[in-house]
Amino acid sequence: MSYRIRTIEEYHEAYAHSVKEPATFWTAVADAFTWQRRWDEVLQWDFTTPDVKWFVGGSLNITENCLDRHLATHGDKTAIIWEANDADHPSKYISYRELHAQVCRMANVLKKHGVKKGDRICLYMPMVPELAISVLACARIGAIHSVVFGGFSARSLVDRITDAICSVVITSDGIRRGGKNISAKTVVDEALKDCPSVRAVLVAKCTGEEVPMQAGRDHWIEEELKVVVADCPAEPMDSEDPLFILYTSGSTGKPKGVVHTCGGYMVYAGYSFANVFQCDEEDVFWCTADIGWITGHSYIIYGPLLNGATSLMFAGIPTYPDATRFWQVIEKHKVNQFYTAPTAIRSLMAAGHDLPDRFAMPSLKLLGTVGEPINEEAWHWYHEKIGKKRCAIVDTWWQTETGGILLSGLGDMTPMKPAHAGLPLPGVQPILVDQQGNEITGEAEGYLCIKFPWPSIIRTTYGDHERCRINYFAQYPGRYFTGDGARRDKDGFFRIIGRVDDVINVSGHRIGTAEVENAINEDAAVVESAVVGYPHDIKGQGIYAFVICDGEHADENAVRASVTATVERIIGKIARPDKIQIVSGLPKTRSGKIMRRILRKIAEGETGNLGDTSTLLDPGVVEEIKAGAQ
Ligand code: 7RM
Repeated sequence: MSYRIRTIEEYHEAYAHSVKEPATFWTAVADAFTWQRRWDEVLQWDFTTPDVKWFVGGSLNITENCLDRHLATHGDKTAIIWEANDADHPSKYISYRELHAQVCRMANVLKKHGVKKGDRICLYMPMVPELAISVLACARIGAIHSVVFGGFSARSLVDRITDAICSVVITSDGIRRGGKNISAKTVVDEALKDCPSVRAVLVAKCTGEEVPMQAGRDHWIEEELKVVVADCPAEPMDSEDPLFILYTSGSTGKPKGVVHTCGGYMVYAGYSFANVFQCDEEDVFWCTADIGWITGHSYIIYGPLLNGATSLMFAGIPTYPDATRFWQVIEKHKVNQFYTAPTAIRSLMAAGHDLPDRFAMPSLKLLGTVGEPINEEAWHWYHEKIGKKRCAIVDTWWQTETGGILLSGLGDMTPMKPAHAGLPLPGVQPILVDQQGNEITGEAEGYLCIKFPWPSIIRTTYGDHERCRINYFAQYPGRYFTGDGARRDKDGFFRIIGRVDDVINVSGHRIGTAEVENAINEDAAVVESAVVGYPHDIKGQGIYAFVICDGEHADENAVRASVTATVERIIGKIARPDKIQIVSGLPKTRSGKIMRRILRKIAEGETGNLGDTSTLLDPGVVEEIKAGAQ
């Protein structure tokens, strides 16, 4: 790719160019892609409304860039290697030509069911090739995909389907992950009782279990694929037409649908993949994320395929059947770049420091991390035991809203500093601000903002633009606010401290405290609750819930079990509290606001100084909570 940076000097040059002349810089990058119509203007932006448009007037289809474009030269190259959950299950190798044909077929199935450009399609599936194919099939015909992680509950699915008014759901019979089966179709059936917008359900056969099929609504994908052709023209999309919606948690109760658009997302996913991971022609790239999260969208599907790379997709988990599964897969498929989350590294480290010694993994060239800060101990273990001190580590910082990696090292070019995300990618202008929004320069700690748009910046939150403005652009006028605190050292390297809002990061997954509280409060035994994060050795952060229950429910263990089940039912297992403390009251100010600062300190194990508690309505409650802390 002509936009690939090869030396640190080239990086500095590209960076300077991107700041001085963003339009000519991004023109050169975008010219490496296939457009059906060239853009008239590179960028229009205003961070007040906000209103950001990239490659204005351009027309393209991202699947032409992911698939068609590679056929002449790379048709037989493997696009996707699929590794099953169970090691004895055969792997699949899908070439670019096969993937193109399957995407076209699936696109025709969608068309057959009346799906048109702009329609929203919900995907609730395991990590099978059909998921990647369905994502691309939507993009092929201009339908907007909304992938919902398979671990979410029926209720969460209802919220997401309803918010986006989806007309079709693509799912599977079941989901096999680790030693467990989740009946995806049953969850969908449950959800669809409350989703009148859905008129068709397309079901992939994955586990082979029996599932009820509702006549007229439910269809087996296998059968549908037999009656369509493998040819489907790519729908011309305006640069600013939405490509997908992906829901993510924020500081308010309801998850928001982050919207990414075709042109800018394509350019940045392609550009960032090539430069951060530095894959060579024959390399195998493995990102262990689930496609239900942004990392899977950008670095399992779009980024690698835009670059004609080979992307490994894994249906299992790191610890099944045992904690060497990742290393087995790396050896089996000769993985060259491996990209995972610190929580996975910590849990594998805890399973046995020396377990990876049995695997030489000579193919590995580069290691990556994403999703949460990596502690130095885990960084060194990753570097020594997995990379055998030969491989560079890139610590990539970004968000659902940023669409692609913004802060990171580039391959092995950038000097490594354990636990630092490193430098901004070309085109990215991060700044630190103080509480008042004043920019602070040099070595400093502050709130991380970005002062200039990059092509894959969030465009809106689906159906509610005002929410997008308030969430990201109102706090510090004229700037995109990330919600993270960060430190910058004398060399300009960034170290992310963590969220400064009411979002907690559990095993690299974003969970809003208000979302968990709302779920807990639905429990019949609960009067009120407050949720905070606390440091957790493996997960990074754990969920600590303080719960007031009504007088009739005296059995604390029963309340805990019930609260856990309620959260699972309403959100899903990923939001289950790690600790539940029953309390008689919560520390509130006279105006009725819960002082989370105090609860956070207690959850962290702080027993001494809790700061100023003089504004509390009832300071006595703090002593009680402290005494009962877990
Ligand atoms: C890609 C992703 C975003 C939040 C973000 C941070 C945290 C992500 C890093 C990180 C420290 C990193 N999207 N985060 N990457 N913190 N170092 N390398 O995770 O939308 O799900 O989460 O995750 O707090 O704001 S996300």
